[in-house]
Amino acid sequence: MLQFYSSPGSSGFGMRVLLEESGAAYQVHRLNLAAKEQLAEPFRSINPKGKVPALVREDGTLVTEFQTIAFWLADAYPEAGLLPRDAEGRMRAMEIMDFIVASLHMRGFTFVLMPGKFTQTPDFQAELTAYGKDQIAIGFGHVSDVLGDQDYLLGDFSVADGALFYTTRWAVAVGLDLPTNVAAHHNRMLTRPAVQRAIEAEGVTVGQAG
Ligand SMILES: N[C@@H](CCC(=O)N[C@@H](CS)C(=O)NCC(=O)O)C(=O)O
Repeated sequence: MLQFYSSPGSSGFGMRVLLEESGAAYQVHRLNLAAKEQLAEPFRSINPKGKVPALVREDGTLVTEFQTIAFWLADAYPEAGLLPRDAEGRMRAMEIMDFIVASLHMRGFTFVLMPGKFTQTPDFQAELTAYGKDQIAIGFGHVSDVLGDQDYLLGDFSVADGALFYTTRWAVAVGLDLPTNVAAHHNRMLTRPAVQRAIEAEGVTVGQAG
């Protein structure tokens, strides 16, 4: 069985949604990030990067990085239809997921959710938060352009929507505005049975957008 390492409310929540969508059998290992369990044994030996999400496959090999796990999962469970089959569609899926994880999350939400990770100086924390909020607004603006009037980022549901959903959950949780179509995407995700299963299993709160 797949071994899934995550922390409730982290970006791993988006991967939990994708695991539920895939139909894979998996076992969850919860890490308390505030207690720095990701940097301690036994997880440190499993994933020396000390980050979640992380997935150990049936053959014992480790897969890390949101986009990479998502691509592997989609290919391992093709009947779930989590990725376009054509090269162009797969390229677009990677492009938008990379933007969501590397820019929206890392250059935006990281600074809003945990400025204290970078500095103890209140003024500098406020600057980081303001910078993060700007990046988030720019980032969701781009996501809004990509989404357009489609239901999902690539038209049909794909792994990219799991990535977007963990960031819209954070936006709703901290009271940030979302473009109308991105808010509608968030609320549409809430209607998916796999998403509801993931929310219940993780025990996280996910508000409605807008
Ligand atoms: N590039 C990684 C980033 C993962 C990441 O930063 N995860 C955060 C949780 S959202 C984490 O594990 N933080 C713990 C730490 O940095 O010590 C990915 O795409 O999965």
